[in-house]
Amino acid sequence: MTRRWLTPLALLLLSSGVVQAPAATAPRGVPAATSPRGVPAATSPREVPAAASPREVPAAASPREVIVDTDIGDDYDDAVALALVLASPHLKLDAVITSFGDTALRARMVQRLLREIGRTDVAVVAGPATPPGTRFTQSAWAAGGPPPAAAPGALGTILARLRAEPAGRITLIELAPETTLGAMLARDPVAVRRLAGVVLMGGSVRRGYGPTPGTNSDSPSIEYNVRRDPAGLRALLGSGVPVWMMPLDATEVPLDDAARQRLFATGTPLARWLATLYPAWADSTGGSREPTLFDVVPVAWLLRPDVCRPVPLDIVVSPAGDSTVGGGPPDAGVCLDIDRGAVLSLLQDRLAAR
Ligand SMILES: [Ca+2]
Repeated sequence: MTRRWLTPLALLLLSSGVVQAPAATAPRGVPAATSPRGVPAATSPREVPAAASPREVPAAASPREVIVDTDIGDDYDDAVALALVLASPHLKLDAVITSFGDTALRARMVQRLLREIGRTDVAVVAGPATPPGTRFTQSAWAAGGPPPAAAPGALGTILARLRAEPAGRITLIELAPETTLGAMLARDPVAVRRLAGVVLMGGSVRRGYGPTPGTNSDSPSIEYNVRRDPAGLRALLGSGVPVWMMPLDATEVPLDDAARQRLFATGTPLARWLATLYPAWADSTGGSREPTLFDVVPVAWLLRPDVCRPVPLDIVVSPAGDSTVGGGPPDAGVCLDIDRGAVLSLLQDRLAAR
């Protein structure tokens, strides 16, 4: 580890450790945005660097500061997405928020990883706990992490930091149901609107879950993250924060056996960690051994904007979790397709390098 990664946000949160915030109900009553809705441009998202070439990770003069919000530990893709962030020098990870279900155990999992790879400069904050949504497949590995420390108010500390930072500096990579983000919006929408934007995995617009991993149906599904907290996504879309959305249409990226074996064979610390977690996930699936890399897509797009081209849409979220296109002003840039090969190449190249 090198101390150059020690960001101001991390400094603020290092003393806090893992925090179990009070349970929260689904966010309600988020004030309407007072600033114009930040509708991203279709092909040149704000502050997203243009790719130097289709095969190259775009060079950046300075790393993009990011916070990752994750429900790591259930499905496998959160771990791969976090590994890609940590392996990418173009992304400067300020903090990891764990959301949905047993957020304290998820935070222990992240802390264990960060400790093992020498990245203890990254703050880890547990968001509000909720009833579980699915099986915590990687719980045994997570339980080997350090026990959480009691330090109430860490979400408040993040909000304070967002207020203190220049507006537009930090990008939130949202890989979980929006339970924590909704709570942050309900508590301090002005602070959250200082984010450069939120790049999220969630929703299903024209295509849905396919019959096998990595495929799409021809009609939309109710996507997991939105189903777990539709009010949270609705609050975000109405908040005025620029939103880029990667729905099922663009995130059915399979990690097939050959690609997985190539990834693990790189032997780098993060690849070894993914190899360690994999059996626990695979054993829980009842036969499927091919993960779908839903959550990797938002990270990949930040690194290589040419993997998909967001189009501005008005996304309407139903109480059941549908995410359909309405007739109002666009409130998100939405990727409706994806270059799967480019995502896998980027993942392989980054993991092999770190
Ligand atoms: Ca996730």
